[in-house]
Amino acid sequence: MDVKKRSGDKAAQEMIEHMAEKGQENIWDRLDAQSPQCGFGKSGVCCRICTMGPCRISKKAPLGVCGADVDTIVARNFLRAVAGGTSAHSDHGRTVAEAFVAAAREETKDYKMKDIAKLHALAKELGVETKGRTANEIGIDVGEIALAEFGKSRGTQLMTKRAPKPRQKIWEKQGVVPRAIDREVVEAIHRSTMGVDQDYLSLLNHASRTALADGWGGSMLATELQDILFGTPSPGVGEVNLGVISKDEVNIIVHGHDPLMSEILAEAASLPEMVEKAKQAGAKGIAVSGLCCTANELLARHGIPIAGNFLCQELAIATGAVEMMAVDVQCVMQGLAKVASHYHTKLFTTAHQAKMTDVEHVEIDEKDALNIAKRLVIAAIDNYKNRGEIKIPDDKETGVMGFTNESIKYMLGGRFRASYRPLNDNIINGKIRGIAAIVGCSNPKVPMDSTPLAMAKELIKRDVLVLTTGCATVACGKRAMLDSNEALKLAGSGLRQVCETVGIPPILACGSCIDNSRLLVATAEIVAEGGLGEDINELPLAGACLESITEKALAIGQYFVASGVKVFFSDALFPFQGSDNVMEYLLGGISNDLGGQWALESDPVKAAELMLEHIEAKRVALGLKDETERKLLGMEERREL
Ligand code: BF8
Ligand code: SF4
Repeated sequence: MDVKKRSGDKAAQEMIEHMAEKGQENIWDRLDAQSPQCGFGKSGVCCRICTMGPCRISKKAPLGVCGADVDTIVARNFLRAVAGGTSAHSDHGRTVAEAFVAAAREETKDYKMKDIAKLHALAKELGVETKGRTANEIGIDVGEIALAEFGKSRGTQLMTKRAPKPRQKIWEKQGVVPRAIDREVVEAIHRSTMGVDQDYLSLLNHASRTALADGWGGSMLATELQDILFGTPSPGVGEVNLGVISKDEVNIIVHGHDPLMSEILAEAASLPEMVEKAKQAGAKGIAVSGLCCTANELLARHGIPIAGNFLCQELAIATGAVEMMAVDVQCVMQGLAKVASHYHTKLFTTAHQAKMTDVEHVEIDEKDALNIAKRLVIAAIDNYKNRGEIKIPDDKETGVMGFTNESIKYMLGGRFRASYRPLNDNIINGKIRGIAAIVGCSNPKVPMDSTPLAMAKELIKRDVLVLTTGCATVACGKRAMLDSNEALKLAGSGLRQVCETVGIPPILACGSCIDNSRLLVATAEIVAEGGLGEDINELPLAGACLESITEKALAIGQYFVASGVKVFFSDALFPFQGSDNVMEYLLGGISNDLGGQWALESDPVKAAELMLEHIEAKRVALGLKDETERKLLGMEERREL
């Protein structure tokens, strides 16, 4: 085993070696056991949606039993993946909407709306009367409208109205304005079942519609309602990496995606009676930390530390110091149960959609959430005495996280004139070349965290402002790239100058994967601010996710593409390359229809270069000319590079 191939991060390396010494299996071992993986699956040419199959397309057998050709099969697989991702984000959003309504109706004491200003803003946008009404009265109406977005029988997604007008026109022309979220997902599954939609372009067009129902629907609603319910994040400092696990406190780790669980557990763990109980059990207190996207949410709102991203989940338990891990939905490895069985760690599933064999299920029912959370915290405290030998890496870094549209505009323009104007101006004058979104996962096929880090460094060096979400954010955090001072050392002089003037870091950590919807809103607002074209596809902007794992990443990629953005994925992790026609459309033809497109590149530095090339081409198309000052600095900088 070459541990460096598994991770470049010291803390992870230490834990991977520790697990190997103990003979405990983890995700990398299972990947080895699965290798070599099936070539048909890797290229997307196998179909098993009916019992005349499974069919695998090859030169010898170019058609499935039903006559489906490779284009149809690959396009169906792509559409189903996008539908899977859309379902995940949107079912999360619906759960939040239900809790939101319950809070507004006062059916639960445990959740209360926190950001009333944002409630009013959303109410106004949705046409809900606010005058002379209480927050809860407004909240009921807003929540019910949001809830209806998932299954309404008529009309299209309300949030799509946030997109620039020309974008909305393009969607209308292309027939992809999303209707009810459930409907788009159901139609995606229907279209892609045996004997229905058998035109790859038609299938791919529906993938756009489905994905837009995610980005401008389910994910955006989830973000809005979470902000109102739990508070809109504001930038704050937090710690990241396995070293946040405490040596002498009761460690509770929350893992998954839905803040309904993590928020209430964090609240329960902070109650003085719980801390006292932990002390009586011989611990110094209770340390809550997070994994994956729910960790991004908790740090952004409360400064609660992040133990790691996707690939760290088993490693965290292997420290032997985790008294309890509570998981909800998405990106939770079934392998956790086995690792936990080697230690004293109590694992609980908490969401009604997600159980694990032989793992205790304690559902966080919103009506009695705090009491249930307290029971879980007590289980953790009671388990402290069972702790055996521990091994916690020292490594952790601090970083600033929790950027939102609201906070970026505030930092750029101040409280009374919060706006994107200074950003637009500095893009126009060339100090900032453009914007890159680096999002998504950490995949065991790639050394952990290597791609977002390399891309982010390369891009800020070349004066591109980077926005990150999801596991890519945590990757940057682990290597101090969310620490303003450290990151600014690497930033190009133009970007550095702007960041220093307005007081923002060059890499803005914008939250979890559903928070990619914040990036959509940002693009719309940057367009509205003026000077950078009329539509999102005109912006000097590119997106990337080179370590994609989940169907969610594909849904996100597709909604960015359908919103007009060029999105880079790794060619090694894009399992649809078995159809030349599908790839030709996704990598090119789609831009004629929607203005955005996919691009494949597995090398992060090359990907960064290609992103920059795209950004520069957009600048040229906008007729942006660099100011003299910028030109001089650019020369020096290039020599330095
Ligand atoms: O939704 S980045 S591995 S944790 S899928 Fe999963 Fe990917 Fe991480 Fe969050 Ni997003
Ligand atoms: Fe084979 Fe067609 Fe059935 Fe797919 S739908 S498994 S290609 S027969």
